[in-house]
Amino acid sequence: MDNIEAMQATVADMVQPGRGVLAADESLPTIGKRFTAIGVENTEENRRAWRDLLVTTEGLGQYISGIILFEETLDQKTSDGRGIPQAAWDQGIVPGVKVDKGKIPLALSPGDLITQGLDGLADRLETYKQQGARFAKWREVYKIEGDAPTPHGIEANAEMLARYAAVCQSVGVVPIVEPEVLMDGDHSIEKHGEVTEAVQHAVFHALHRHHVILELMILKPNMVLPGKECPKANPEEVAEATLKVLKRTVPAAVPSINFLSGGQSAEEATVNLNAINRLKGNAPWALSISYGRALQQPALHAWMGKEENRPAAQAALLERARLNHLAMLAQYDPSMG
Ligand code: 5MM
Repeated sequence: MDNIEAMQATVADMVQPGRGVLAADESLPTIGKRFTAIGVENTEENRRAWRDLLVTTEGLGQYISGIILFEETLDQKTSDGRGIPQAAWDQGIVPGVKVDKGKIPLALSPGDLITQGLDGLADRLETYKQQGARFAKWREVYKIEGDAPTPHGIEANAEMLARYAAVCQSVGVVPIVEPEVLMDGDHSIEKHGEVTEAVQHAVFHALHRHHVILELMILKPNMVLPGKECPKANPEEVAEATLKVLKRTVPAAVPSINFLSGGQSAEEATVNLNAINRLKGNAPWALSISYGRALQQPALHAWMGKEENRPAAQAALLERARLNHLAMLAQYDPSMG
């Protein structure tokens, strides 16, 4: 199989009605924060145990078509001795990997951030492929604060995402392109929409400049929301604002848009996704998930690091995945949650 055929097969395996991506790629500091909240120590064994629990949840493959892993996890094994990527495949779930090295301030551009990790990326991807990864993920982060994100910051971040995506496609790995405009702060939903629109425009211009094949990538954007410190918008408003921006900026060639949850509660993220799919009309792409917290939180709190809680945690994950499956099909009703 050549690189193009390999990526076509990956997209076909990942983009299916009613199925989405589980983001389990928290870096060491981020998983540390999640574990601290439940009183679990951030050790390699605890991280292995948690990701083993996620990937071996029986029936998860009905609703989840891909899982984003952290680099370390590609090399870890389930308690029954299978490689974690293999355990994902055993459920029909495509394994992928987060390849960025995290964000730092963008030099000489106060308030803007930039993500690192391009050096040696092609070589790293060859290793990840041997370890079972078929897709990759890279996240750029934009804070709405003061003048940020500045036009220069938006361009610099778009360039990074496009260079990353081009390197992935050059070695047959499907890139998930994740520009996240944070919901932190007290901005209006309109402001979040304006910034998200500017960001997406810049991203797709850059992807075009870098010859990225849009049919062989997945977009992972934020929904358009009011700032966390503001009263919440209702799901119909979120759906309208989100679809307006995406219809203006995302070419029809992109097969799937898989939202991040970005700090919404598990229930909010499902309700908003359902509203988006209800309002979808003739939008050309699949509208699915790549949730981290909104899929994992209820399971994490059921687990609390205790082996005896494993069945309850797996049941919580499966239920969240099922409810989001219904939302992808616009068949969710809040009374179900
Ligand atoms: C925005 O975060 C991504 C989606 O997760 P949520 O649905 O919880 O918002 C997530 O994939 C994120 O990129 C990873 O957890 C890695 O984050 P860090 O900060 O550890 O690089």
